[in-house]
Amino acid sequence: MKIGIVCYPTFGGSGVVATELGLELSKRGHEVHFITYNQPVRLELISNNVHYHEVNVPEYPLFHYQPYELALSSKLVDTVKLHKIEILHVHYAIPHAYAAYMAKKMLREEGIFVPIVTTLHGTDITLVGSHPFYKPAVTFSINKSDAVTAVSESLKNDTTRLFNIKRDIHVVPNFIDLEKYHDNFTDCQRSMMAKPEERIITHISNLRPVKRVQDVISVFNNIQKEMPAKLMLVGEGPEREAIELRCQELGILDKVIFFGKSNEIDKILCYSDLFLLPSEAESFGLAALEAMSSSVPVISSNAGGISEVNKHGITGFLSNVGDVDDMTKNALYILKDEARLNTFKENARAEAKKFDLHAIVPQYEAIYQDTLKQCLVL
Ligand code: GMT
Repeated sequence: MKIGIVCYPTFGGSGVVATELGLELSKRGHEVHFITYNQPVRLELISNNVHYHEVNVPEYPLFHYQPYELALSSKLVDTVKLHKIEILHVHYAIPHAYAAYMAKKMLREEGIFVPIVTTLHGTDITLVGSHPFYKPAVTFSINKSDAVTAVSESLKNDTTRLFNIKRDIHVVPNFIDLEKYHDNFTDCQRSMMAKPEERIITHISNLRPVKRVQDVISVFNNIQKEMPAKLMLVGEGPEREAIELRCQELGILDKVIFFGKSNEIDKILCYSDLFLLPSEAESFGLAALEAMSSSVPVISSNAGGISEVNKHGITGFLSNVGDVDDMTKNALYILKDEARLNTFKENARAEAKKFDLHAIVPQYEAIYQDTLKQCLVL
């Protein structure tokens, strides 16, 4: 199949999922075309089967806001025509599903038909999409997609609760390449990061308020009062300065390593003993799954779809959003006992295996095939 993938190229989870999906589809023999405004961060390999088409939005003094959707729709029209793309898979509804619908309509005028699969990722539905400013356009573009998927049951429920949706939503969970996140990674040089007696706690996100990184700091601060520990913070975002300030106030700056944006998540997780994800909202929690794949137990909130990934008392623990004391208690329970920590590590890896990409990617292929078949009938 010739598949066009539209996504955000940044470090956000939806872009990562879209990129990994495209790469795996290309390995399975499909021709994949990424269409976005920058080369996706995890797209290191452009090959015969993987292509990247950049969307350019030239600046013009009249525009206060650059018309990205318009430029994207036009690029989709050109790319579909030039490369004979059979299906468009857009990740994150805003504005991708809307732009794809416009492209589909323009192509129709020329007698070309291309169906659209929209994957909902989280904030496109919860924090952003349901805002009255966007809601009518998001509702419209979901209803006009030829197939819709959500990354968790929780997100599917949120979508049907918040929007007037007139079509089925398939749940296709996020996935992981288990080979990449291997627990006996040969480059794992833990000694560079911490002393042997120190536990390593990790948090990875784009440091936005929704991630509640201040809770990460509070939980870590409590942990390090009880046992030697280091915190590894990976990612960049608007909370970064406030977090550094807080660490300074607490006198723990020397125990916190800021990695910034990193392409070496697998190596960093390889050092880690525990992962913290106290988010306010989280449709799935890909970062938790990546941690679990590296045999790292997870202390998280119970927001959204996290419970579909992190199993309470097995792969880690879940607490109410903001319940830092409960998170601390659970973290110490796991970290204080070597044998218990090892059991949680083994359980985390075992649970992650349920999300192996070889089991999940065929679900997308089946959706593409069904959608193409249904559309041919119409
Ligand atoms: O919140 C992020 O980290 C970015 C955001 C995105 O769409 O790029 O992530 C959402 O999609 C991820 C991939 O499906 C999910 O794992 C995250 O849970 C989800 N984030 C939220 O719902 C807040």
